[in-house]
Amino acid sequence: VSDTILVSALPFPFQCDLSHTALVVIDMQNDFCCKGGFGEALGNDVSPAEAIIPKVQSILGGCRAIGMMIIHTREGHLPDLSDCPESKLTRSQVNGKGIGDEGPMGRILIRGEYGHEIVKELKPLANEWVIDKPGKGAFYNTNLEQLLKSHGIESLLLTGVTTHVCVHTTLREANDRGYECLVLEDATAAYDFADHEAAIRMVHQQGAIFGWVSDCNALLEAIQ
Ligand code: C5J
Repeated sequence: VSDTILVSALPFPFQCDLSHTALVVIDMQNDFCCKGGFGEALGNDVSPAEAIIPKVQSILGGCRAIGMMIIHTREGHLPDLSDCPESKLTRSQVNGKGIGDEGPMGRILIRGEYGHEIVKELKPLANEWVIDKPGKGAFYNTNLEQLLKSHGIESLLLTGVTTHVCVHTTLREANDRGYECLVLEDATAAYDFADHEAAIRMVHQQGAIFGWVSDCNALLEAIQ
């Protein structure tokens, strides 16, 4: 039985076999989506990230309903910061507070703190995977590639934040490894809309150089 679907997308329809496809929800953490976290510490208005929560929720619901493999990622570091490069630590100090410092949601970007947790609306279910990553890309220093290989995954549906940083880095890492990637543009966000728009355009230009772009309605229509 083939579970092949065709999703209306740019630069041309995206085809995937649902039994070899995973949904990846990138860094929908309090630190990036809520006031008082890492995103805000860097000087951003985090409301665009918060605004996509209902969209990601609808995609999670649709993918859960058909039993798709679901992977959540979280960017963050060990409490002793031993997995945080000195360069990242130094450059996180934009307004006097950076990674590891106390903030309103606990130590900024540190595993185990409230800020590091995934927002309550998108809480992973017990049968879903959570990848803790120290970098922007979800493949760097994680077991994601091994996990995807062991589940026969060939295609990825990408959602989350931020479009031009962690979504793009993960997309590029995945593309180089041979995964076919679809980015859902209304279930991803950057703090600055111009960054989001540019990042989205970069995905599908030059004949899908990194992958395809579609939206939540088109995906839900294709999988229902
Ligand atoms: C950033 C991310 N923007 N999750 N992280 O530092 O995109």
